[in-house]
Amino acid sequence: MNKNSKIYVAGHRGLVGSALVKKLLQKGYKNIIVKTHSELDLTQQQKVKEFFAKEKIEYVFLAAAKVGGILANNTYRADFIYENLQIQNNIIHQSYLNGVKKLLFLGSSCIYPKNAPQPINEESLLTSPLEYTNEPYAIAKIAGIKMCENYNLQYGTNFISVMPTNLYGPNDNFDLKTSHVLPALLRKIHEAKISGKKTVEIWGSGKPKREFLYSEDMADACVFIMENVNFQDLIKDKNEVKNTHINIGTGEDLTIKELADIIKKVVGFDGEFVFDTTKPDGTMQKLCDVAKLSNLGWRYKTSLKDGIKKVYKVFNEKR
Ligand code: GFB
Repeated sequence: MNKNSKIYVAGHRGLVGSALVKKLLQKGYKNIIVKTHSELDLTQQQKVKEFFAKEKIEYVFLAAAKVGGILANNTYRADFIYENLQIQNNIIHQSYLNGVKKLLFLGSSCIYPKNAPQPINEESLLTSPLEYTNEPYAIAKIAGIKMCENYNLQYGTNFISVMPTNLYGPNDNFDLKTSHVLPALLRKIHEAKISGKKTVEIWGSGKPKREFLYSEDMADACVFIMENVNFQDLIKDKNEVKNTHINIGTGEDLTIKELADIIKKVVGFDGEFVFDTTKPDGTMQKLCDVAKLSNLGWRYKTSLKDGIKKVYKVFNEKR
């Protein structure tokens, strides 16, 4: 990838896509193409076909997806599987047909089995049943990994899949019904402080453990992989090529209760937490084994506390 290469960032308004555009510009990449949803509906095969035929794209970051927290995944189950399959099928297939040099497909650590051994190694993929609350999303993402892998095997493409842990950042979704836990708790705790409320409700038992990576570190890892890694580097056994995807995370996790305590300190709230156990916990732990990524030469930079402080600053500025 050189500074004039034509790079398409699909999903540039999202949490990772926006961080990716920022990172690419910072690094001097000049020829970045983006399209809003109203300019290009990625679920529409014909539109995506026309777009790729016209634009002669060289590199693709596939960060467009329908995403959300545990409640959104569990409620809009059909939308999560349909929209994600459509988007990734259209972009991956057109990237192959139009000779894209390299594509990075963004998945999620929820592709792994509910009871995978911790920390979760890439080899755990498809070894036992998934977590039910996000099964439709996970199935779509697994299809994307397998699509990239098998296009590489059959057609010699260079499509790489990365599986980030739970992400957070300045451009997050703060809608309490559809967001992930970190932005939800930040908002709830902030609003409780402002209105003088004494308690904040946390969904589930507070005991599940999660790993959190700052969106700008995620973007940095993606650009690092695009610049330095090829599919061929990821093959372990030429006779049975599988699990060529790469986990992206910090390798450290904490309970939801511990996360809430950190946010409480950052926000400066002195009330209590109440646990609503009628809401699902989801998977109890999904800590990524990041050895593969470390061996490739990448490590995260932003500590969880610093990342939360940055997000809270932007959150306050937008109010
Ligand atoms: O971040 P989250 O929605 O998604 O929830 P997952 C993580 C944990 O935080 C769950 C608890 O145990 C929630 O019950 N939690 C506590 C809350 N309070 C809240 C709250 O106010 N809002 C939210 N949203 N959660 C998603 C998957 O799983 O993670 C996706 O559904 C994807 O497919 C994504 O993989 C990264 O970590 O459980």
